[in-house]
Amino acid sequence: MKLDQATIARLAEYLETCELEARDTPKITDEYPDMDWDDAYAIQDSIRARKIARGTRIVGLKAGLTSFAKMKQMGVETPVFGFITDYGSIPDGGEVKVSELIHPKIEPEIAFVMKRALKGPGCHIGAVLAATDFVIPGMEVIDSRYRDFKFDLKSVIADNTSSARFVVGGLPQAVSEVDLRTVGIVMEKNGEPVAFGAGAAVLGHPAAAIAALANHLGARGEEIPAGALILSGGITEAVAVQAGDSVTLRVQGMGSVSIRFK
Ligand code: 0L1
Ligand code: MG
Repeated sequence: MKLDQATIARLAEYLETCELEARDTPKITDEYPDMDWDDAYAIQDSIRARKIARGTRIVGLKAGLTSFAKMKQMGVETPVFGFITDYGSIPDGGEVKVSELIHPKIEPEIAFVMKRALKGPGCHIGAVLAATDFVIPGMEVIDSRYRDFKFDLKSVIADNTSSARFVVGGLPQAVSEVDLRTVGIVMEKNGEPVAFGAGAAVLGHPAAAIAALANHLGARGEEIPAGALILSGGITEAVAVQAGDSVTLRVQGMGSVSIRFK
């Protein structure tokens, strides 16, 4: 690691304050160009610890930048991992207050709920499918704290991978009932289709994103706990939203889920 504990704690407080006050910032690697991957995840861990100390529940995990469309949109080549919170959870059909966010975008995802813990290394799609309770349509509202979404991978990891809000809903399905590679999705904004895709856009199979998360955690001596809700990553590019917008995701054979922006 290149950063000392005091710097990690200070950057965590700074980035979390940007989140809570909906204030943007230049990316932190401008000031700390030598920070490494461990520093980036240590800052994210420190943000997580601050939230837990304040009584926030961590309700799940997320993989991000898992599709080529997202990687191209953001100019990066590797997935990233983060956590999702109780206050980020929006009920199906519920409302997001845009005034609490900086420049939200929304992306269509497949969410996994695990019935058993999963630990890497060596985790693969088969192990993920065997450990999954059900999959369910979901959308993630991302809101990078970095000005104009301009960041590099280390900065975005430290910023809990732009996590802001999420919604799951529709019809939960056993993984034996759906081919997650060919399952089709349409995301509509204000009734107009704005994004289309299929599950295979996520690393060839959305379960591969969960396996990558388990392997990432395994390398840190951690695991995906039983019961975890996990967002496997945007199937398409993220779409910008503003107050007054309403977004619906339809997933083939899995119903639909909606969210509104106020
Ligand atoms: O969930 C995601 O794919 C977002 C990862 C962070 C990058 C971004 O803000 O788009
Ligand atoms: Mg996402």
